[in-house]
Amino acid sequence: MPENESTPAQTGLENLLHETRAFPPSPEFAAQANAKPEIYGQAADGPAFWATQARDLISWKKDFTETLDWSGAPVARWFADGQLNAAYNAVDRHVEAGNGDRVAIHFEGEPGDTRTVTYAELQREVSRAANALAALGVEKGDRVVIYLPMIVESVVAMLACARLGAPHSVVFGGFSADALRSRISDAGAKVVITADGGYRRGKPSALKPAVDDAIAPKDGAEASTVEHVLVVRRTGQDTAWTDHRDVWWHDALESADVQHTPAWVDAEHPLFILYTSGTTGKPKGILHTTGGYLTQAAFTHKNVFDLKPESDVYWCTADIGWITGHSYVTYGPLVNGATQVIYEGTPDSPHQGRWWEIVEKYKVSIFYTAPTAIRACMKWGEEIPAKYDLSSLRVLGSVGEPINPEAWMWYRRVIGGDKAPIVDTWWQTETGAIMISPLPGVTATKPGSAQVPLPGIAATVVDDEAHEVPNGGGGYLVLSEPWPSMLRGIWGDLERFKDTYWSRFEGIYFAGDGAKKDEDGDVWLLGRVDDVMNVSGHRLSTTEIESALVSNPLVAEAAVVGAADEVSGQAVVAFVILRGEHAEEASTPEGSATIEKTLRDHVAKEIGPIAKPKKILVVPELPKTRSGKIMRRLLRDVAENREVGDATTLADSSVMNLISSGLNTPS
Ligand code: 6R9
Repeated sequence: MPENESTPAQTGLENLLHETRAFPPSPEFAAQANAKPEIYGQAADGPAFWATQARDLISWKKDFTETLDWSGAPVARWFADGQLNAAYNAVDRHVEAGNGDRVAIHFEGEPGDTRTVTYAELQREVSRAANALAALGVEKGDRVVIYLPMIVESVVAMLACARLGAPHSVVFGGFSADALRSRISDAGAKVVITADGGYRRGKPSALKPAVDDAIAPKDGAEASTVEHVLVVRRTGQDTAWTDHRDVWWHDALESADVQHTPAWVDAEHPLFILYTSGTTGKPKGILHTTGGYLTQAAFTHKNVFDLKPESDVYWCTADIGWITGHSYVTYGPLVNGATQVIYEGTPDSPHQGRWWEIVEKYKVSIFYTAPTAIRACMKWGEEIPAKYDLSSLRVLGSVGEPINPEAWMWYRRVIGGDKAPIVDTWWQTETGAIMISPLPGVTATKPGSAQVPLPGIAATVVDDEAHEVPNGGGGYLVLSEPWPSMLRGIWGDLERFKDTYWSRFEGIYFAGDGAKKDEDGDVWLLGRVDDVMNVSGHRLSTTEIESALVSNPLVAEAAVVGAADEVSGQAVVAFVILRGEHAEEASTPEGSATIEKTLRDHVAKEIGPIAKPKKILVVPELPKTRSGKIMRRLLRDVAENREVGDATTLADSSVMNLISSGLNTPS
């Protein structure tokens, strides 16, 4: 990896690669585990392994004859002449198998309201919702945007779309109206499903106004493609209404039939588009199709979490607005017939023990969350989880960013009672499902490492010349063989797809993560090597935040970096040069505080509160190379209060002195 691209995560992890602690599975766990050591050998026969999984785990309306067609690489076709329906697999077939009374979802609202939904009830509600969408004109192939809080209806909405063969595009409820507008327009959505609001930190928080804004006529923008807005009543707050366009979810469902025949689609029919940050300002619409995606979501959910659908209670804390919510709240668990918990709110509402209270209440046995949440719980203190009975937990998962060994050890000891195996799962929106992870009954786990590619997955670490590095070496994480749940492209932009993932190395997928192999050959993830930040497990693009800052009239130029942060992993730190006429305003502490607040609010409005810079530093200049590239590495040194590193390649080497000495006092 080039020296100037080393990330903060890397600096922190460098000395941890000599981790010697290992936790082999207990004999009892190994004996009952779904995955046995032989599975790695079985996967050695390539795509045929996936054909077996596809037939074992998924119900096909029409069986497939060809497993993988890679002739159109890098766009793969898996199980292409097979036909199926994702919602049928997630719901109906469990009812048909006599498990209609099994609980699919234990819902826990933030204010404490609860709802239990069985598979039979889910089938009725999804069918009704599918009929309601069809009545609004949604047909196979039409796109539907979903902008909802974490409630039962979110899962129902996704499955109703899948039932019709209408690809959904879920937009995280924390995104702004502008972010929503660009996603709706890129997807060309016909219908938006939203709610009046959701509960967040003890208060109702409105959602519908952002939808109204996002589809309202705007100068310079084409008219919205949206014909109807379907609105779930969650909070009961006052909601502006556009007759003929807006429809209440409960009205539409009440009059809809409880029977609906799923649309059988080809395996390669688009299931969803999910937008994620790339290295440029424009989010990428990652496209996933049906058969391969469902196969790998179900396979990984069953084996990585060791799911026993009859006895486990599973809880993944991710929001459906992210890929983790797609694969490990909606599709993986339901396709496997699991019973799961869905919780609407934040971990500390109304108190810092809320999550553990929920684990105790529902006897959660498999728990999947992000390192940032674990670090927040560590900060709150172990006496909080100690108040609850967590003895039901038997598998713990981590996802979203590298988990520091201290956090891993704390998770194991305090939450897992020193016995539950931890699976650190590496994957991406693009990969669709988990790719690198221990298997809980097989792998001796190591704090801080995602360790080994799953059976059937060809992941490795290569150097600049695409040569696999030896044990002990570092470089880039790549995937050298196609996998069933791989993205099938970027919506409407095949060139960008090829360019982003397939141009760095010939014929292999470039993930954008730095990685190392330790002496045992286990993989350690070191963070992004591009301009993508990871804040609390959420991907944010530096360019996107920079563009948002520069769109404010106060700002002439901006550079954004991710600085190491104890809780969120990385925090957004922005360096801004003010426009001449505003430079004076920043010369007093009050003036610079006002500017900082204005700009933070501006970013929240443009992108969403998660993108708000933690710190904004007003500077007179930015450090640039002769070719004009901002040297973010130097800014990271400033942001992390380190001595500034080698600045010799700067076009003007005095700039760093100017920045360090003149912070907040522009000339
Ligand atoms: C699933 C998800 C993907 C990026 C990925 C990497 C980071 C995810 C990780 C991890 C280290 C893990 N990442 N899991 N890094 N260890 N277990 O998070 O998807 O939002 O697309 O982010 O997240 O940098 O490239 P997505």
